[in-house]
Amino acid sequence: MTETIVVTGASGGVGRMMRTRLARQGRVLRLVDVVDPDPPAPGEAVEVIAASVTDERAMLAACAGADAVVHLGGISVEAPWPDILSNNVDGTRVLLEAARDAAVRRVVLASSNHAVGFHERGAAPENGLAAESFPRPDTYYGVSKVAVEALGSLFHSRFGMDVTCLRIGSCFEKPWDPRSLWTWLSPEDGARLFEACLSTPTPGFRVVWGISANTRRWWSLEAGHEIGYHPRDDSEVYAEEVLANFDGDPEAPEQTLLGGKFCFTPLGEHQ
Ligand code: 15L
Repeated sequence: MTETIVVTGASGGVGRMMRTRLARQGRVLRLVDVVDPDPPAPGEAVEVIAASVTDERAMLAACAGADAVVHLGGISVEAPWPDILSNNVDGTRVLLEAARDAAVRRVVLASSNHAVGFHERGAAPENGLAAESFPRPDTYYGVSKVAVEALGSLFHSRFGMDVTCLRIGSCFEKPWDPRSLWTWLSPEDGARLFEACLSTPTPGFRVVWGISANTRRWWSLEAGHEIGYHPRDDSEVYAEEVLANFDGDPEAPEQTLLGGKFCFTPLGEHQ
């Protein structure tokens, strides 16, 4: 039997890295984005929906007959409030409504570490900061991710949808500064994480960190383990190179606050 997974934001940074890694035999990826996706790799089964997540009709069409939704769409940095509100908050509501109408049982929502950006490394408990720590957003972008999580919780409680919110750290090919040595999510672990979200039996509503097994991490991997996420990569292999090339103060707040530089970016300004 073929399964269909909707991936919003499929042409964005995380979307492009995950898309190829989530391709499987017997799986169709329905790619949603306003930007054209890369052409499919050999053997990759894709359908393309060129639309914004704020487009109700298009999201209904995207969710029709789908088994799950991976929602990566929206703005991924600080931006003016009206843009954040429309794309991230309303876009997520529109998508969840469409998923409910289409009876899609499982949704994975890309939240962000910036929902909790004002937590401090030095104040974290010894066994790591819990994935569901209370919101401490660092930007309007971070506020929108808190709202994304709240919408996910609402749709779980009201309609019984399985919703997993991922507080993603820094999902890039490699870490680049002291902070990213603890926030890094390798692309391969990212794929393991999304796969765990898609395959764990009846997750209910959950909040999970999106990080690798970094030696320097101070966020607890427990919630991830509970859904079968077992990261294999560790940023430590890059630590020497990263620290040798870093000319700032590794103990400055931009490096020790969870949200890093986002904690100081002017609110509502394009980053
Ligand atoms: C995010 O949420 C952003 O989307 C991404 O661009 C990075 O800045 C990342 O967080 C991070 O904190 O490194």
